[in-house]
Amino acid sequence: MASRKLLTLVFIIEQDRILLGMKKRGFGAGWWNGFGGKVQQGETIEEAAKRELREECEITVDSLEEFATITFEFVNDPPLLEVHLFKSHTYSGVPTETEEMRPQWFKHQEIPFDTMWVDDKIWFPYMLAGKKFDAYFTFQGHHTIQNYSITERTSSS
Ligand code: 8OG
Repeated sequence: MASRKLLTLVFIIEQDRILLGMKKRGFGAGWWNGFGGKVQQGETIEEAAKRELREECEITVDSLEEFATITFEFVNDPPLLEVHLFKSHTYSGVPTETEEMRPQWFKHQEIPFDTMWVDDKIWFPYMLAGKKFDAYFTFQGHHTIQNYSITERTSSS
């Protein structure tokens, strides 16, 4: 079986706006995204999600709701990335620019999809509608989606 890398992605979502960060370096640099990164040895996925949020924009959350997983396959470029998505409506602290991210609020209707990973415009509507889902995207390079699937979670799953 192909090896997988576990990653986290956190969104602070208020009624009419969402907090994104401009990624200043590394994978996905130059694109707006939620806050997250690799799960380290000895921490749970949720602990990693909280740590990355704190490190990347200096805010903390008491609890996070896991609402989706997205697996990314890059053709001829393993490993698979298994990204666990979390959200919170509340947080403590002031979103602050760090070496990695420049945070900014966006109205739900003004999300800058042209400056984001191309898959985001496909699954953000699920997230903003409060749906839970599991998705799989196969990428050819970093800009082209070869195919994908999204399965909404039923209330019993
Ligand atoms: O540690 P690092 O900065 O490499 O983590 C990458 C982050 O980017 C992590 O939070 C997962 C996230 N990410 C991907 N692919 C995609 C994608 O297609 N869309 C979005 N929104 N985030 C992604 O790795």
